Amino acid sequence: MTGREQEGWGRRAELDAASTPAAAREGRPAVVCPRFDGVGADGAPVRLGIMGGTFDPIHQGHLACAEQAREAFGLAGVVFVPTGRPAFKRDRAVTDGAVRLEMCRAAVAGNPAFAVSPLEVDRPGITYAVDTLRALRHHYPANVELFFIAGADAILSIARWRESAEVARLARFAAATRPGFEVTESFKEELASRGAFRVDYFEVTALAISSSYLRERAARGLSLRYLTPDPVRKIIEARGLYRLEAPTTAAAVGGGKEAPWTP
Ligand code: DND
Repeated sequence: MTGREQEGWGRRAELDAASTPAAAREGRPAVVCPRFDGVGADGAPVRLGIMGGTFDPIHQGHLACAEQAREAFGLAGVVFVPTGRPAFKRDRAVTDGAVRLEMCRAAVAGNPAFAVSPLEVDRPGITYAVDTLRALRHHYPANVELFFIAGADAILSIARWRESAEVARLARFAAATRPGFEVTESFKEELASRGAFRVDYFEVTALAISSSYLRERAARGLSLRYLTPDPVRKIIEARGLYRLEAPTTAAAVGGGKEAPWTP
C-alpha cells in the first residue's frame, strides 16, 4: 500500500466515524453511505439491495435493473457500490475509481431510494465482493437482509469469486433475467453444483445496453443520449472519457470488451 493510499484510507475512516457515530463507538466499520447507514436500527426486518459493478460507465440498464429489483423484493433501498480495481478486469484499464464514483452519484441523484457507497473505491488493492459483504454484514444488524443484485449472466461466475462459499453465506442474490429468458432446471442445477448460493430470479425489462457499447459509441463520437442519464453523459463529455486517445480508457475501448448483456 502506498503512503497516499494509507493517508486516504485513514481520512475516510475519520469521515466514517463522523457520519456514523454509533458504528464508530462500537468499533464497527461504516458503510460510508449516510442515507442508508441507519437501516435496520429499529430492529424490524428490512431488506437492502447492493448493486455492485465496475460501472464504466453506469447506464440505464444498471439503473432499471436496480429499480426493478427494489420493487420485486421490497427493498428499502439500493446501494450502488462501484468496484475499486475489479478482480475480473485486471487485463484492461478501467476508468479512475473517483470518476466512476462521480458518474454513479450523478446517475442516482434525486432518487431517495438509491445511494452510492465509495467503500470499494476507497479500499486499497484488488476489489473482492467478499470483503465488501463482510464489511456490510458487520455494519448492519442481523434484521437487515442483504440482497446482492446482479445480471443472471454474472450469476454463474459467482462460483469463481474469491471465497465464494463465504459470499454465499453472507448475501442472497437477486438475479435479473430478461423477458423470455427461462431459468431452466439445468441452469439451477449447474449453479447448485458450484456452491450453496441463495438466488432469487426476477425479470427485468430487456435493455440491450452494456458499458462496453457506451464506450465504443463514445470513442466513435456517437451520442450517449438516452443510454445513460444526462448528468452522466455530461461528465463523460466534459472529461473526454472513452475517447481513443484518453490514456486511462484506451485499453478499455480497444480491448477487454464485455460480453453483450444476454442472460
Ligand atoms: P461487473 O464488472 O460485471 O459489473 O461486476 C459485477 C459485480 O461482480 C461487482 O460487484 C464485482 O465486484 C463482482 N465480482 C466480479 C468478479 C469477481 C468478484 C466479484 C470476486 O469477488 O472475486 P458491470 O458494471 O459490468 O455490471 C454491473 C451489474 O449490472 C452486473 O451484475 C451486470 O450483470 C448487470 N448489468 C445489467 N443488468 C440489466 N440490464 C443491463 C445490464 N448490464 C449490466 N443492460
